Amino acid sequence: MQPLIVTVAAVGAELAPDATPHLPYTPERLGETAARCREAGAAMVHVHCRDDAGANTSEPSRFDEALRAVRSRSDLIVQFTTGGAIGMSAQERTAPLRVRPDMATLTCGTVNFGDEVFENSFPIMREIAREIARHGVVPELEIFDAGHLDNARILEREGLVRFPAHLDFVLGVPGGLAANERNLSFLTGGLPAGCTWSVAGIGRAQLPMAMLAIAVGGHVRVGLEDNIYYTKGRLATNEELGARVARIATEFGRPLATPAQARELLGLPAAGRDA
Ligand code: KMH
Ligand code: ZN
Repeated sequence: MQPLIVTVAAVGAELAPDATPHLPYTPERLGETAARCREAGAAMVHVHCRDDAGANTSEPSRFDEALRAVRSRSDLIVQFTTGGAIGMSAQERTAPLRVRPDMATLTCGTVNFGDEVFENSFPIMREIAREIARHGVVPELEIFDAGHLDNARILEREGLVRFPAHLDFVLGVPGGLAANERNLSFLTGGLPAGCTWSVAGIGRAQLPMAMLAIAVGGHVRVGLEDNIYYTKGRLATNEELGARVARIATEFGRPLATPAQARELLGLPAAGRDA
């Protein structure tokens, strides 16, 4: 099995800033959290930005600050969101790409998201895929629902996505594909040859989905974007969530990927652009 890539989705967009005191939504706090997550065993950080009051922003200068804050304290792979927050335009969602992170997400279809709709029509996906490619950034394909992998194949036929790719199965969003073993094996069974994948279970599905991925050779995403609890009723920090999956993997005999090893597995250049 490949060494395990642990990604920490530290902030997200849909949580209220006061949902937990542990949400590191300023660049300074994100940089500190990233360094602690790296120590805990993470190889990548997934980044959303907020303003000082905790409101979502797509301001490139804020993403630049976040990128620098992470890079000055760690060698983590930096992945920007292009999902942004529900309701943002494709233009807003892609604006941070000019800062040129290592990776960026590309959500492969529309999905109900609680009472809202996370809109990713083909025109939106095409625009985001083109912007990712134009900035020389490597995509991570986000799969929230059963047909999203088929949408990714359509984008590949159109020349907007290349396989093999790295995919992240985000399972358990209310309105998307449920987080269970059957759905995970359905998705992994349909992957084009050579793809790598991770799973992000939402809420209390985070730990069991991570454990499944550890056992079968996938990679994992944890963090407060997807789950704010360590155990029922006890709020978590990002580094605690990272450290727990790192311990489980180590106990299981699955080594953790360093950022350098993860870069190799994901086909990224050997070091960050500013390194
Ligand atoms: N904010 C969510 C609706 C991503 O980062 O690429 C979607 C999201 C996905 O967070
Ligand atoms: Zn996200």
